[in-house]
Amino acid sequence: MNRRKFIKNTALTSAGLTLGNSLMGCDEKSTEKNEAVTVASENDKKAKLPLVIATWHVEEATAKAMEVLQAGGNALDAVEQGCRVEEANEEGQSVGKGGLPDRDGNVTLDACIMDKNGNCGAVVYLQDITHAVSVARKVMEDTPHVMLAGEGAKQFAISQGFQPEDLLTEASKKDWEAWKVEAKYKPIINIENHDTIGMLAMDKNGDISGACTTSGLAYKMGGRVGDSPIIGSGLFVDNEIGAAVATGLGEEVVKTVGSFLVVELMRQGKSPQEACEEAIGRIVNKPNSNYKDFQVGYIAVNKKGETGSYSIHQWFSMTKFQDGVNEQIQSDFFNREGES
Ligand code: SD4
Repeated sequence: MNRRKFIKNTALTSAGLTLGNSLMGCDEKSTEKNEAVTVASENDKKAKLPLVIATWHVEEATAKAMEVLQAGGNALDAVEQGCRVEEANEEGQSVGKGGLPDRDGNVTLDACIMDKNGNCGAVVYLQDITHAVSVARKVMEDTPHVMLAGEGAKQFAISQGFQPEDLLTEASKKDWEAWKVEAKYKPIINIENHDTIGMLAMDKNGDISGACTTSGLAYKMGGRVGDSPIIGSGLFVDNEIGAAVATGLGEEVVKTVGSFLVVELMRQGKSPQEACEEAIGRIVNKPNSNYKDFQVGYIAVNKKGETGSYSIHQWFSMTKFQDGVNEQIQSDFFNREGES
């Protein structure tokens, strides 16, 4: 999809506007199934729960997560089920099956998940298993560990009943073969309309969980692991404060422990929007930062149900499902050069 069409098809709501719209003046408080619940927010307004946000344009994934929440499911189930939609989507070339391979042609997945109690699980360099996010959840729930890598992660997944399969689709193989002609490694600034999925959900009880899953950067070195499965970098949840998730060039997110930073900034009183902006600031304001050559984007939610998103470059977006509206929201961004 080209950029012009992308804009046309997109709800061009500013982050600020959306924040305003998401705050409801309702006093109702209920934990009954299928009833709306509200939590106190700024200026005595209330945010309607449940809510789901995710990186990029992934309305089917947020719809799945919302379906889980509306059926009375918790935030952890919602983010796992939502992420699985994109992992199974072979057209998405940066998540799960159909993901672009490393430079040797191997599709290797990174994923993590974190719950309201601060428990977490992750898999890195996982091969031949589509639903990395579910393996991460198994690591969290059924092992004494937080992270499993490579062959160990795969064998664990198989022992838990996951079926191994070839994740390299014909389309991704073709793209890799075309890339090999010049074999120049350069991070792609935006994969428009679809990319690594990071998802945060707040259930009717106001509890927050998050997940992140990716095939990582296309044509990366064999063995490379990004930010997405690293708790604190690709994802962080603190149920007392809020949660954040990252996308983009993982190396830069890891260097600034980005998602943890966003949550800590919210703890200090910043709104999710302000916290995302400051975390991007930490990257672009480094001496000699070459931020013009790469993208990083953050999304965040706080305990009041307020949300925010911010990126280095234009064209990052967040999908948000709240109060019956499932929409793609263009993110505000830092680099205004060449803006269109
Ligand atoms: C990584 N952060 O592996 C991931 C890739 C990504 O948008 O998010 N791309 O570095």
